[in-house]
Amino acid sequence: MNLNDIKDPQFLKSMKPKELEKLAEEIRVFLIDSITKTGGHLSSNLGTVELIIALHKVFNSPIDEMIYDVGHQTYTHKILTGRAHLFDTLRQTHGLSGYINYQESVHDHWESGHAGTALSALHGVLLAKKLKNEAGDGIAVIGDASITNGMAFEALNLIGSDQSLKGIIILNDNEMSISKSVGSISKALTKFRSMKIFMKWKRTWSKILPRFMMHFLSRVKRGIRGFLQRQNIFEDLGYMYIGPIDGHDIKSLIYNLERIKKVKKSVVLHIITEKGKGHVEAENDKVGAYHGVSKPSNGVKKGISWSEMISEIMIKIQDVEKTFVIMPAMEVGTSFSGFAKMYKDRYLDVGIAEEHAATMAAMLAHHQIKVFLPLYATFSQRAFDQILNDISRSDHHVVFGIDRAGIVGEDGSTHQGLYDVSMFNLMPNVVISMPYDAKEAMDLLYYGFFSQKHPFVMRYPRGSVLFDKEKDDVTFDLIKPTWVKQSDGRKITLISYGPSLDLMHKAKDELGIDATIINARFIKPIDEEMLHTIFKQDTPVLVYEEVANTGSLYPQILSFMAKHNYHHKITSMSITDVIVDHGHYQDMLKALHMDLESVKDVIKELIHET
Ligand SMILES: Cc1ncc(C[n+]2csc(CCOP(=O)(O)OP(=O)(O)O)c2C)c(N)n1
Repeated sequence: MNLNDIKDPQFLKSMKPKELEKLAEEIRVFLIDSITKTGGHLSSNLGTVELIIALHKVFNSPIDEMIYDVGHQTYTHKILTGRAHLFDTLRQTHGLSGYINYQESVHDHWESGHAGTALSALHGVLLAKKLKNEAGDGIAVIGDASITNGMAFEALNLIGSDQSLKGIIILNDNEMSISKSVGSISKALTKFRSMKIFMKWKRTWSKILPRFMMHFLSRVKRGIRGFLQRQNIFEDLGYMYIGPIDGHDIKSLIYNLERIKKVKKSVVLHIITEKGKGHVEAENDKVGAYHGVSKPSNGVKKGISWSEMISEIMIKIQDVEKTFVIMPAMEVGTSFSGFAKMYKDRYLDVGIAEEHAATMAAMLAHHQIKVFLPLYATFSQRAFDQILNDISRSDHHVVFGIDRAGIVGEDGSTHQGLYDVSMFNLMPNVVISMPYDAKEAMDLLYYGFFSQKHPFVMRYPRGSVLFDKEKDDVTFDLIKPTWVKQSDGRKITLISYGPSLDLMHKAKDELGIDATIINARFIKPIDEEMLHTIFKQDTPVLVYEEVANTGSLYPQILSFMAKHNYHHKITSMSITDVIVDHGHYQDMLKALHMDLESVKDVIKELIHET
């Protein structure tokens, strides 16, 4: 069938299992073809094709509300709800979002992007339906890694205890987070999964063996499973547990979902799926390289990613003194696989557990262990309280690597790294920095570990940096926590930090103006001596920051001016109180009036006004 013709999931109701299996194949081919062109979450989506077909066959969206944890595995849901024709715009400016998106469809019930929220959202749906006396089921799909998150357990605890609610939880178990799932919950699930081998075996042999033999073997299976599952955590928490079943067997999925529809209490349906199913490399991927794939690039790649470079520097720092790295589930994204292999006893992947990671880091620091905590800027928000109370308040020397700082592009509004500066800025004791280039990153990290005693944040963006792993040396120079002048001029002062400084240089060159450019590599504390020097000159000032304005560097400079009675013309370019959508980085900058042309316009205005 032509997937572009699908308007809504109603057409599934009349389809036979064989037809649905064919549809699954067509969707898989479509997904592989389109994701390899546009980029996107490949493996997770190939793993949920049959599940989502079965969900829409058995349940009636939008009356029945389907909630997907993170929302990165929902491409089949998008196709079945009439969005196949938009897939060539996936994750692009004004194009289809890579996650659940309220604006896109009435079938999109829960926007998240961050892991572990689905079961709390499910609890909300169930209560809302009860309060409003509304019809329909609430169904949450959550992966085996996300269910280990603290939030998910808070919700499991509560939904299971309320007998007046019926929540349907689909545990999508593929033994993988982005990389391998970690921890004892994952091990406990392995006990349940022991039936997986049987399922594969069953699929093959059911075609050959006579029925009575298969029937007999099924009974043996149930006996073994009963033995293995005598202690079932879900049943202990008040749920009916069904599974594990083969999450690629549409017939079995439909049969079990129909059963669940009739049940009166909350249910956990445990399905076993294969991440990347149908794509050989993705199926065999054990490190997470195919979790998300990038759009093929036709340009010449300059340098390496900031993440890769930071991990190289961290390897080098081990020659000075051994540190301990706590990794909340982002080993591939932060490029720490090499470090993990080299320093097994100095590295711990804690899974999707940012809160746990932060508090644990505090205690390691309390024991004088030099600890490095890499967090995507957006996920650092999850640990706000732990960072504030356990690290900042008690002034523990934890070094944070804040990755994906700034506009992230294709992942969109839930993943923007725009709030970390505001968050860390309000925390006493915390020092915040951002390097301009590779050398500054080396010196700042070295400074953070060996000259600082306070919590230290070094943020870095998603893009690439000029650094050649083979040729460039990692060397450390002792620096002071000061700002640096990159150029000295008389007409205007441009203050920024990180790679955004390149924009300041470009604007200066293209306008041919005599500008002072300040690299405020320490966002907190500010360099008061340098600020006095700046304000002693009678020039206008522009502060450019690729972060949310509230709590950024700019208001700190305004406070400084008020305190010292400076009355200069000053303006800020930053992100003011808006949600930044998905799309190409340059398009986003333009839409926010923060691109090169906008910088030049603001500079021209400032110069003319004075
Ligand atoms: C709070 C938070 N931390 C980290 C991530 C990054 N992340 C996105 S998907 C994912 C793995 C999810 O694994 P699982 O729940 O098993 O689902 P699967 O992709 O295997 O279907 C991670 C770590 C996130 N989205 N949110």
